Amino acid sequence: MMMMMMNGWLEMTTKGQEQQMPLSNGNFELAEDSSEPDVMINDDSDFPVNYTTSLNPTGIADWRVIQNGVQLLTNNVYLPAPSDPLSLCCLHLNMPGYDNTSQGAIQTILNFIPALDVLYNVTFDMARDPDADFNEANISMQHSVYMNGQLVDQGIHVPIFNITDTPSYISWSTEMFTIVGLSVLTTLEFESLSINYGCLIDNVKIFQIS
Ligand SMILES: [Ca+2]
Repeated sequence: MMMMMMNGWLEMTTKGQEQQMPLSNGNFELAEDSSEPDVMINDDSDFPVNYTTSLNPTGIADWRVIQNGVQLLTNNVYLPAPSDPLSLCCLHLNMPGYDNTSQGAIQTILNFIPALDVLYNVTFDMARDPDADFNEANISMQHSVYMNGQLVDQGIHVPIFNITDTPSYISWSTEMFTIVGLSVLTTLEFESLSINYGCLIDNVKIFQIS
């Protein structure tokens, strides 16, 4: 009887709660100036700062650029997502003009092992780059999740935007997808599916669902 009560109490205290798990540099604030390696980006850096696959493993801390190039944009010019008004940088998943194809992709390895059969929500802020021509169709991005190197989850995200968007007024929205832990090394990947200008992304977070 006492054990049943204890179990019931435990369920009540954990049910519906989410625990934020570590995800390093999900806000893309830790980055080196690609033109001056070992110099961290600060207010007097020239933006955008471009990163290509050749700059790995340095550049954007804890992330690897795994396809073409990406850009860090300053939130002095590009309105930050409402979830972090003090953000200095957000990431553009494309690098316009780079080697005829600008579709970038980034990857990070989670620095914890998602437990077997436990659910985790990954959330991030996303927007359409307001510099994109409104005629440019199909601006979107894709997330992929790899566990022990095997693709286990993939999804496409299409940003909500307003035709009046400008760099100083961006329609940010928050996206989410859920993964199931397999008790192995887990990698998150975000890839642009757009030709020239693509999606902005910031504030990547992961939560364990109790
Ligand atoms: Ca940021």
